[in-house]
Amino acid sequence: MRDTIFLALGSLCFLAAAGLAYAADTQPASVTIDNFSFNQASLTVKAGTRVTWTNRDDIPHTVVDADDPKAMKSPPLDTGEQFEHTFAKAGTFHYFCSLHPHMQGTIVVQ
Ligand SMILES: [Cu+2]
Repeated sequence: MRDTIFLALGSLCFLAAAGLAYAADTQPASVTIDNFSFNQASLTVKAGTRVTWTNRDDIPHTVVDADDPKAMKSPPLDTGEQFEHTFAKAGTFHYFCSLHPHMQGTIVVQ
């Protein structure tokens, strides 16, 4: 019984350490919005990365997942406002501005 508890504790410590290493490995990424476009129109990040969009334009914009709007949808961002989303799963995510649908971007999560 005692051995089982030690084993369980050991496994937990290992998982915690692995989790920390994983978190430290994913640097936050950012996209700026300016002049009716997403700079870094295509951005490649690792799974678990938090991406921050910052509106540097002088009119509001949004960030909405093109394939699954429920998965990611920002409110209208005024000048200087930010929106964050963490991409947990690998895949290619297309997004756009719902106010100006020609504004499009892609996040590739590896
Ligand atoms: Cu817009």
